[in-house]
Amino acid sequence: EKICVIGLGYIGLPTASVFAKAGYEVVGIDVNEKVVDSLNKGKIHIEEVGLPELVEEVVSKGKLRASVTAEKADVFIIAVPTPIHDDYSANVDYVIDATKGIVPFLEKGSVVIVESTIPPRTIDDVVAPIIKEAGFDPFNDVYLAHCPERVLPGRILIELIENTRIVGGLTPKAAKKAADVYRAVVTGDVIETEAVTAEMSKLMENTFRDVNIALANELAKISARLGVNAHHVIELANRHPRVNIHLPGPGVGGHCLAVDPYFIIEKAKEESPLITESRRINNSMPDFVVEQIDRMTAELDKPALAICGLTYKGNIDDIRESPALEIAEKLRRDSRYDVRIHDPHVRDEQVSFPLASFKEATKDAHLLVILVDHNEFKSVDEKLLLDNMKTPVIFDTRNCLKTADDTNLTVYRIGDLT
Ligand code: SAJ
Repeated sequence: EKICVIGLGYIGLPTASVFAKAGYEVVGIDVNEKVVDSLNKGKIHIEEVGLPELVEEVVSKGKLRASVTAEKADVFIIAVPTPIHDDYSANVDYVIDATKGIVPFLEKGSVVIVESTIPPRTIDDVVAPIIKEAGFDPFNDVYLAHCPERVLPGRILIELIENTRIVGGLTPKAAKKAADVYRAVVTGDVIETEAVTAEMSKLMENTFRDVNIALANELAKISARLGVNAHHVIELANRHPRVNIHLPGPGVGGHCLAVDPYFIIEKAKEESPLITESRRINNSMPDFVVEQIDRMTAELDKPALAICGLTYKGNIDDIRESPALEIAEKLRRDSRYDVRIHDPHVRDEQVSFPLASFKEATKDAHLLVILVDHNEFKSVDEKLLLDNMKTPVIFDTRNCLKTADDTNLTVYRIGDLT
């Protein structure tokens, strides 16, 4: 069987590689020629645990190759981004383009799967009509389904295989055909349902997490006001067997949690005040962090800040919708501060400002601000900081730093009284 994967990003590339490894002939399609060229040489452009080795193996064995245009295949998997417009409505243009791109290569019996996250009813109201326009009956001639990806960046290759998959078909037969594609490589359950239910369950997974984090962030603000340690509160409350409060932090980023809830709001605004307010709370966290920094450094003249971490979460290189990046940029624009920025996972070409090494960033700094829980920031060289910093104070917005009990560093956390 031959599989054509459209979109070679954080989801498409690992997905293509996993099918290639399982023995399928896979061709990956991307509009970016650079991505196509480097993949054909066995090289990749994103950071993900285990992916470089896997890609090199399947490309060298001839199981995976890349191209800028689609071609004939038995199965088409669309894994292109769905960004949001400035008015927070979903931009499904890439899904539309990708569908139009494969239409010339469809045949009776082709399986077409959309993995991209899409607003509810997109398969029925947007994708199916494109296929219909091309002269196919989307209910009978092809098998059309939505199979949302659910993998966690940093664990993609494990979760692609082990997670339960939800496959929503335009028809029950389509759900079964698409589910069988995944059953060949997935060890978790593969559950068949309708397209719109699959669309909605994907969006609710990320919305649940976003709302839960908003609650934790609200608690952090309340705690800062009342002088309670929010992290202790969460730890103790979570000892209840049915409570699972997530972690407060500098905000919610990435292309999923910070975006997907808007896809629901867009379709049912009046009915989603809780989801809307949660987005607002999480979006307010960068300002809250900046205010806390203001308060911590209020006495100082031109305080030097060592900003550590730019990505939207730990141990990845992705800066999309990153609250850490937003905070770094806000502080950089503020002439009251001398700001140095360090992130061991981010490359110079990803950002528009200079990056410093950890040592450079902390040299004579008054405050070290940890914005991302990279492994590199979970423990620090205390001696280096005591020698290097002007005042050894740390603001750990991720509650990730472990220090010795007798540490000489001063560590504040989000939701501590500061
Ligand atoms: N965050 C917190 N507090 C927490 C957990 C996370 O502030 O307790 C922040 C993170 O720092 C980050 C953001 O939330 O900025 C999102 O991180 P994440 O680890 O929750 O998730 P993503 O966006 O990397 O991946 C999510 C996952 N969804 C769920 O766990 C429900 C993943 O399984 C999905 O496949 C992915 O979205 C996606 O593509 O939709």
